Amino acid sequence: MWLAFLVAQVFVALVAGGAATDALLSAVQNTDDCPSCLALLGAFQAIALTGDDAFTAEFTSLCIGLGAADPDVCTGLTGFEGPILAHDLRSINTTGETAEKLCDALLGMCLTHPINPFTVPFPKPPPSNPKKFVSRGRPPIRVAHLSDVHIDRMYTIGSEANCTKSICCRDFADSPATPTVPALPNGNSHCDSPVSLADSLLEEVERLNPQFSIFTGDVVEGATWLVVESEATTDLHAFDEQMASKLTAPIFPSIGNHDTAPVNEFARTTSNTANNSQFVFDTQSAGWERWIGPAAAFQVDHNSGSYWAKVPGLNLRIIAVNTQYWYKQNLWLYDSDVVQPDPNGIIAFLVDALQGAEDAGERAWIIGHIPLGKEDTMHDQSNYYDQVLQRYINTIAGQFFGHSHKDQFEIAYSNYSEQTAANAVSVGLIGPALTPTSGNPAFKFYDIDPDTFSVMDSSVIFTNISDPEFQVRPTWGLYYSARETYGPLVGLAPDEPLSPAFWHNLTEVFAVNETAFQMFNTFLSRGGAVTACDADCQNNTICDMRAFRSQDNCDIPASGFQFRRRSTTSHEHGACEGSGLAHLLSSMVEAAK
Ligand SMILES: *[C@@H]1O[C@H](CO)[C@@H](O)[C@H](O)[C@H]1NC(C)=O
Ligand SMILES: *[C@@H]1O[C@H](CO)[C@@H](O)[C@H](O)[C@H]1NC(C)=O
Ligand SMILES: *[C@@H]1O[C@H](CO)[C@@H](O)[C@H](O)[C@H]1NC(C)=O
Ligand SMILES: *[C@@H]1O[C@H](CO)[C@@H](O)[C@H](O)[C@H]1NC(C)=O
Ligand SMILES: *[C@@H]1O[C@H](CO)[C@@H](O)[C@H](O)[C@H]1NC(C)=O
Ligand SMILES: *[C@@H]1O[C@H](CO)[C@@H](O)[C@H](O)[C@H]1NC(C)=O
Ligand SMILES: *[C@@H]1O[C@H](CO)[C@@H](O)[C@H](O)[C@H]1NC(C)=O
Ligand SMILES: CC(=O)N[C@H]1CO[C@H](CO)[C@@H](O)[C@@H]1O
Repeated sequence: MWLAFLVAQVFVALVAGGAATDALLSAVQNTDDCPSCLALLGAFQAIALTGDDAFTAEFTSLCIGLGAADPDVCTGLTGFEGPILAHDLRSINTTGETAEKLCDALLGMCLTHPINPFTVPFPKPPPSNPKKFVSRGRPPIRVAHLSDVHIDRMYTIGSEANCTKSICCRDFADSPATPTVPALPNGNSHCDSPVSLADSLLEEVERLNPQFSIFTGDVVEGATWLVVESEATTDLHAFDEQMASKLTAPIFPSIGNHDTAPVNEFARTTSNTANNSQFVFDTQSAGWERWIGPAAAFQVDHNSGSYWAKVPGLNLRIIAVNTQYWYKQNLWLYDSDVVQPDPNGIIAFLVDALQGAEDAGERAWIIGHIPLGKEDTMHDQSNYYDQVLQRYINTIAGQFFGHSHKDQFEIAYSNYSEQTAANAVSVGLIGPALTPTSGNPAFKFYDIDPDTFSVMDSSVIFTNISDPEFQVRPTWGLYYSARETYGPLVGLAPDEPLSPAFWHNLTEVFAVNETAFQMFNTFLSRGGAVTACDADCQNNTICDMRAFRSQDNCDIPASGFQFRRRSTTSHEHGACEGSGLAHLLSSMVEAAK
């Protein structure tokens, strides 16, 4: 209590406290459930109505006054994202459904909304006699899956590697003159990837000679309070050129939530404001054309970053979707009380691309950044995506994502009330990150049947940042093969693929075999940042493996103030969640207690 009093004094000293300011501080202190969170939005709305500058100033002083983050982080992030939140608050009823969703996004409160019913329109009914894709037992093709490289082009050898920000290893304005832990050449677990580490990754991928690669997003580093449009553009362009210079086979990339400025923010076409991420789509349309071709490059530019392209020489269509329009931390999704089932038409684009594949007798893979089953994907859009998945299940041979930085999978069922091997219809494979911030740097390598495009094996290749040689020259090696390690646990037959039923049966093993589950738990971070997972956590983690639809995961906060708990009760805490305005507000509410 005296701490709150002290904090209030600091705060009053910082801002010349008017009535709105006092009301705001008291609303922050009182926030611990859905109604009080809505009241907080009301207090913020009163300030937003007086203008962006006032809103940003109040939010920033509160952030600094409560010690929610370093002052430069408070100032930078609020300067970028504050005006978007203010715009939202001026546009909505602060006790309506959009406000409740905003409370869920910002503070994990008011989550339990029923799905807004929406039937995704399909151009044709499912074919009565669907094409059969049959394996001829030919040798597999090899595909590399890279994700979350987060390259820090300002990484500075010798700078402070142990700082109080989300990433270290650069010369920030408030860095100490003499570092306590100097940054070494090839990376540190408190820092995003130096360019040399990304070079090393790409050289290893090239050495393994894949037929093609996929990249599931997040190029830009995590000093989000400093990332402006020019830096994001430079970073995206530089990685496109880096991949082009190192890889001879084509790469099919997708856009991540960090690949814009401000972080997470992709405006809807209905937002009626000049701010959008068109610069990202322009940059990547030009940067990716060499691999995806001119027609797909045109789509990137005109379909908010999504595209489809045939893999040369294969009967496989890659469909890349911009998942950020379904992402709770995209604050542009809260600027209207009118329910918009398909922001920027990404779901319609996906349907179109899948219908095209079905008509052409092609198989399809869907790639994107954010997997659909986690707590950070909007329940509505995840539900609508699931309708698309069920409709085109005969065409879709694989789904690949990143974002969590962990080596994971999520299973989709034809009936989520009956989660059985027979009902498992698809699986989303999630690629581990290059950035060392959440474990050892890694990527996946798949063996793919060239007739069915099913995954025959999934191997994780990693480099060990704790190995002293790592700082001289990272060496990469096989961490594990899913077929070798998990196959015997479920009795996988030699020529069977790693099917959705296989992954389901593996979850059954994880539920009863503690040793096997703990092995998975270690694999999540490639043995680099292992967190203990007790029986509750194990139960939630298995539940989440069985939820490709986010309404079915087990990350629903019971009630009230949950974000501290959320990060320890399962593994579904988004790796990038901590980098935006929501993180500041959570820390403010926590500090004010
Ligand atoms: C705001 O939403 C609440 C709850 O849905 C509703 O009762 C109220 O009438 C709305 N206010 C306005 C001004 O639309
Ligand atoms: C990093 O800094 C924290 C405090 O800021 C300290 O507790 C910790 O020991 C430091 N770690 C190293 C490796 O110096
Ligand atoms: C889904 O499973 C539930 C529980 O077993 C069952 O009651 C329901 O009929 C099933 N739905 C369909 C469409 O099969
Ligand atoms: C999964 O388990 C079921 C029930 O034990 C079994 O019938 C099925 O063959 C298994 N499928 C795979 C791919 O392991
Ligand atoms: C449990 O998993 C471990 C580790 O994979 C394996 O060695 C062991 O045989 C499994 N136990 C059973 C009963 O299947
Ligand atoms: C990484 O290297 C360290 C130090 O040599 C070692 O203790 C650790 O077991 C290694 N981790 C893995 C996953 O190989
Ligand atoms: C998780 O816990 C619930 C409730 O106690 C139980 O019904 C369920 O079977 C458990 N799931 C697993 C996979 O252990
Ligand atoms: C609502 C919002 O974020 N508006 C910003 C759009 O971009 C311009 C130029 O960068 C800013 O000045 C606005 O504040």
